[in-house]
Amino acid sequence: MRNTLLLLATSASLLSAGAMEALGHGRELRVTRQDNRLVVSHPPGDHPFSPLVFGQDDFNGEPEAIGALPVIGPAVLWGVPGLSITGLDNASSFSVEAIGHADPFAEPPVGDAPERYVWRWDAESEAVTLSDNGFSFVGVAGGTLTTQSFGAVSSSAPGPFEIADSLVGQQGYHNHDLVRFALEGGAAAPTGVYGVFMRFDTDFDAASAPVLVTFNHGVAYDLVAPASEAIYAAARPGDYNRDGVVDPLDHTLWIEQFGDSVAQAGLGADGNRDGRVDGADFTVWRDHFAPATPGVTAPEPGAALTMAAPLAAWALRRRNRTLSWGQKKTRPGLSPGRVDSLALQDAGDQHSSSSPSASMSSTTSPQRAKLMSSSPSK
Ligand SMILES: [Ca+2]
Ligand SMILES: [Ca+2]
Repeated sequence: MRNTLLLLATSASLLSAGAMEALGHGRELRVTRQDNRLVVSHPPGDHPFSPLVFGQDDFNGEPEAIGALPVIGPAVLWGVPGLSITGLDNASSFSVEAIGHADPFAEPPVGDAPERYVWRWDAESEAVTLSDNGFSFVGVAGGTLTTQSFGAVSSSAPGPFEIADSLVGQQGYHNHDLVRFALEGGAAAPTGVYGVFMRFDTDFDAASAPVLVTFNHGVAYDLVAPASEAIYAAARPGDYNRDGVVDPLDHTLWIEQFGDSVAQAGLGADGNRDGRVDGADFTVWRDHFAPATPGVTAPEPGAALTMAAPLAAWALRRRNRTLSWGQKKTRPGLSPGRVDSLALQDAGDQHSSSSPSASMSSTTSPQRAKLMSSSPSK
């Protein structure tokens, strides 16, 4: 158990330069505009997350602080991922919104409850559940501490949380200061990988598609990517290629992986999260298939089995093969290891002198280690 003891007693301490430094670096969320809609993407380069899943798979994702925050109370605070925003209107505001309902990509039916906000992957059981701990967005726009908290399971949506009333001075760099993320409960929160679906919005553009952002609280970092994918799979069953829609491409992936075992439940086309890709996972896909084109229907199970039949011998030959994250067939170039996030992100990483918390500075890992072990009286 990490023994971080950085105590944040007041909002002033959060905003002051001396009380804490911005430790967050690592992989960023890139936000730009395409056809008047916000688009969120990864930086160029290989990484172990699928397109709509964002997390930190190395020490650059360490929490910024564990302690007490004003309003929120005990919390684990992350300054990552940073935001890199380009191509938006400088006059526009910028908001983040938690997307909580069972299908984060669908508008919730009126009156449908409960809304679900915080997911948790447990390292011991590999189970994905709704967290018992709430979550908060923490902003310092205009020099004022602002927060928006939402329960782990809530029957009401909190709505967008404005983290900038203007993007003047907020674009074109790797920005950790717009929003931070807090898991409520602090050190007492159960270890695990926590995930929140969120989308970004301005008053000039349509909101982005929901993306899953995950946070590691005490789990080995090589588990964060598969855990994040498992959370996505639990929240969006049938979307095996993680592109936000359940469509024939996912069926194709199921065929390709038919007969395979997966290294961790929920990877790839293991829709029912039992560790194997088989007929039950077709059922998961079929039950969630929502054709965008009228008249396009899911194959009947018999048809699916017919389609799968030619693969049977092939699958049998590979019966003992186990898919690991690094062997994910849809991404043949994916390496099982991690990328060097420091090398990826430091180029162009800078802090705005106009930012209210610009005095927070980045640190190297030895500095981080020093701060993370610092005492409350520091
Ligand atoms: Ca899909
Ligand atoms: Ca399965």
